[in-house]
Amino acid sequence: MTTPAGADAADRSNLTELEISALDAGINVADGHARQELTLSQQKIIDDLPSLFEQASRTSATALDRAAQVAFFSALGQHEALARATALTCYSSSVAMEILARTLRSQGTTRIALIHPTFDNIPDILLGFGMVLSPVSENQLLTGPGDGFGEADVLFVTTPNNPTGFVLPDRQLARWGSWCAARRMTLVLDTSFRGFDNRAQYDHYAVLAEAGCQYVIIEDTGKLWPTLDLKAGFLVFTKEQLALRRIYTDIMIGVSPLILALIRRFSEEASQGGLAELHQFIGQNRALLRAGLAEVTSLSFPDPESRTSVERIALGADQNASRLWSDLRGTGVHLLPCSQFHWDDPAAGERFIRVALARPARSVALAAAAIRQHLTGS
Ligand code: EGV
Repeated sequence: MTTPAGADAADRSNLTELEISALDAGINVADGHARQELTLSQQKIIDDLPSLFEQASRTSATALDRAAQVAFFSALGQHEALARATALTCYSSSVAMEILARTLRSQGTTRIALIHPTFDNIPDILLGFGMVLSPVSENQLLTGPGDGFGEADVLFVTTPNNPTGFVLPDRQLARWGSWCAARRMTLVLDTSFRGFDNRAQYDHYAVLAEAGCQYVIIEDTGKLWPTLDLKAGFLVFTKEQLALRRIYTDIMIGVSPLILALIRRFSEEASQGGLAELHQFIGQNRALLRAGLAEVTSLSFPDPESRTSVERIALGADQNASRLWSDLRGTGVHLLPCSQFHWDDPAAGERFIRVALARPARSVALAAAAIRQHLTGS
């Protein structure tokens, strides 16, 4: 494990290494995992853990897996998912991505058009399997398909995107789906952050069934609930068109039945008001961060429409993210520089930092105060 030390260490580490170095530190607004307090109704589920364990040990793992999938997809509006597609449950969305990349590679697929910027473990996993990546901007995704789009076998979109909160609207998804179908390309979506944003909860599976393309969607329970990383990722794909199940079973037999039972309960609670409560909580933390930095005139918020659990901040012309990251780290406040998100142009990411919002409000307020203090001295 790398522990970044010097002022330029951010350049050599991946984002996750920076996140790990923040885990046991003062104020951690670095990683995008859920670290807020449990709500009252979530606490009740956790109070039930011994009986959940008991139930999980007595119930068929297949039934628990299916029940978790049904509850989760239903909570996030993906009603056609299980009728239209196959879902394989993985330890995490990164494991799902690894299985997907390995499968694509085994079938000779190497050219991937990938959204830019996005969280660095996506390009890194794909590059690790020898993929050739070409960047696609959010603007191209909104206005295209059109000229200037290079040859590729796969179009890979993170929606909502991390760190920008960009959401691919249904009409654009339909257009890209038809475009992929016409070219026999595979459309891949990473929707790990969709739980935060109602605009990303239209039924993607219904839209893609209509478009008729081959697709793979990576879904994730991991960003939503403060369950100490008890979570799952789902690898969801057009019925058996890819050899994903074969590679999946090389790596997975299944996720713990206890985790599946927990996901089912948290998903049901989400459907019964928990998701709305989460949206309100993240919205309050976002407002707190923006208000705490309102007087710092060199800063701005480039993603006014973002609803996800992370917020980007744009720095002034004389600032740079790696230096700010390093300076704040020295004062015990950990956030992320955005250079690594810009996997095709790290220098462009030096203009932005990212602050995690799935935290107790106090952590967000303290982080805002520390950034303000550092930049203005008051
Ligand atoms: C975020 C880190 C890895 C990832 C963090 C993340 N996981 N590297 N397997 O979950 O936005 O901070 O997505």
